[in-house]
Amino acid sequence: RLEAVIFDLDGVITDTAEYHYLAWQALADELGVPFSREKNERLKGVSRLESLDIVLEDSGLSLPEAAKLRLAEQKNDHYREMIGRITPADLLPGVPELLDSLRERGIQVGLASASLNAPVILERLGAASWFQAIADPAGLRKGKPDPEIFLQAAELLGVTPGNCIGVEDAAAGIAAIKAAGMKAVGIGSPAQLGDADLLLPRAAELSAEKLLELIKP
Ligand code: B16
Ligand code: MG
Repeated sequence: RLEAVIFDLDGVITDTAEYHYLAWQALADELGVPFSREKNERLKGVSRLESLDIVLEDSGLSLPEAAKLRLAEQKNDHYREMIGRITPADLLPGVPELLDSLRERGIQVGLASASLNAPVILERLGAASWFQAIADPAGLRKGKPDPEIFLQAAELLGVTPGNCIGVEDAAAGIAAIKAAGMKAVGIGSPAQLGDADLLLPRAAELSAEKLLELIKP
């Protein structure tokens, strides 16, 4: 029986990847380090500090941990300024309808985002009341593809992982969902998300009916 659906944020509920891109670009410009949209693709679903390592990989810079933490904070200052402009219009098409119909059916909803800014973003989107649990990435030992964040969301909801579906736009996220023993829905292209149990090009094509089909009672 389907008890809960656990969503990733960036790329599934809303497209914060563009803001992450602009914020990393601003930091890279300040450091005189090259950065590109191609490189930004590699940062999807990756934690802030791991992202910084990728941004700095061709810079020739080798920095002590304290300096890295300051740079990550500097990027986050740019990012917070940008997410201050988020409104409910930034929910991806079909998402409000999907969350409404899950609520009507009594299916719980959780969030498993690597972003420490996720609670603020859900508030700005006007989406917080749809979610009964938000996993806290700060307390995690390992990021995606480790299942920890999805398991934490299931635990907070009080549900069995085998009765959950995870929804993700990144390959590492699909791997995390499957390792958690959940069914995985991929939003994106088969080239990256071929391991998903159900693959859809856009969140708008997802429905409660399709999700219920994945876990038969
Ligand atoms: P923050 P998700 C991820 O969100 C983003 O995809 C990734 O680009 C970002 O670096 C990460 O959150 C951490 O975000 O700097 O706000 O803590 O896809 O897991 O919802
Ligand atoms: Mg994502």
